[in-house]
Amino acid sequence: MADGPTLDPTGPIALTERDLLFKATAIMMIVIIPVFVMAAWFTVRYRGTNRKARYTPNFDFYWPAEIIVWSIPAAIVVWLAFHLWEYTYKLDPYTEIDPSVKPLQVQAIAQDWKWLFVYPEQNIAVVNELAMPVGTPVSITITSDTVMNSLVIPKLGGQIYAMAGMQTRLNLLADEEGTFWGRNVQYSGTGFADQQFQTHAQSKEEFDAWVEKAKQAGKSLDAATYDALAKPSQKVPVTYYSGVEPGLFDKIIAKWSHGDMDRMPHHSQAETTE
Ligand SMILES: [Cu+2]
Repeated sequence: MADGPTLDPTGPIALTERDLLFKATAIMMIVIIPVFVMAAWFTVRYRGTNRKARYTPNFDFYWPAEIIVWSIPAAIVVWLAFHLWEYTYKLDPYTEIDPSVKPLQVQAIAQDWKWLFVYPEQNIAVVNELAMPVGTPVSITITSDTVMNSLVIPKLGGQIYAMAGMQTRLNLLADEEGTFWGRNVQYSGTGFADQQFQTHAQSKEEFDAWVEKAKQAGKSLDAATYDALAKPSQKVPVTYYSGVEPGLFDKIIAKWSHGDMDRMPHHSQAETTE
C-alpha cells in the first residue's frame, strides 16, 4: 500500500501510532454516528407537514437526556485523555526501543534542500539516502543547518523537527525489509517539494555492503566539501562520502547556538561523535 504508509506500518513505532489513531477514531464514532443518524432522523420526523410527530413548544428540561448528552462525551474525553497520556510516554521519540541492544547511530542534518545523514561509527555520510539493518534499533539525532525542517519516514514513525542550534532525537526500528519514503514536511522554501529520500531497510549483509559502497566513494566530507554542500541546491542526487570531518554534527549545532551552552548537545552526543 504505497499510498498510505501511515496505515501500513513496518515498524513498532509506526504500528503503535496507528493503533492510537484507530482507537481514537473508533471511540469518537460513539458520538459521531448517532449525531449524524439523528440529524437525518429528526429532520424527517419533525418536518412541518408531519402531523403525527409530537409538538412540545414548552419543553425545556429532561433529566435522562441531560445525563446522556453530558456523561457519554465526558467519558470519551476521559478515555482519550488517559490513552493520549499513556501513548505519549510509550511513543516518546527520545526513548530507546530496546535498552539491551546498542542502536545504530545516525546524525540527520537538514540543509536547503536535502538531508545529510552521517554515520559516525562507520565514518561515512550520504545525501538523500538512509540505510539501516532490519531489526536493529536506529537512534537518529537531528539538527538543521538552515531554517526549521521536519523529518518523517511514515512507514517507520512520526515526524520530529530539525532546528538550527538544537538537537532533537528519533528512535526507529524497521521490522521488515523494504524501501520506505521519507521527506522534510516543514515548508522551507523553493526546493522543499523535492527534499525527499529513500530509506533502505536491509539484511545485515546488504547493510554492510551499502556501508562498503559509501567507503569506496573516494570523496571525504571535509570542512570545505561540507560548506559547498550546505549551499542551497535542489533535487540533489544520492551522494556518498567515504569519510566525515570529526565532530561535524556538533560544529553545525555550535554554529547556530551562539555559545549558548544550555542548547548544546550533552556528553552522550559528544562521545558518539569523537
Ligand atoms: Cu527547538
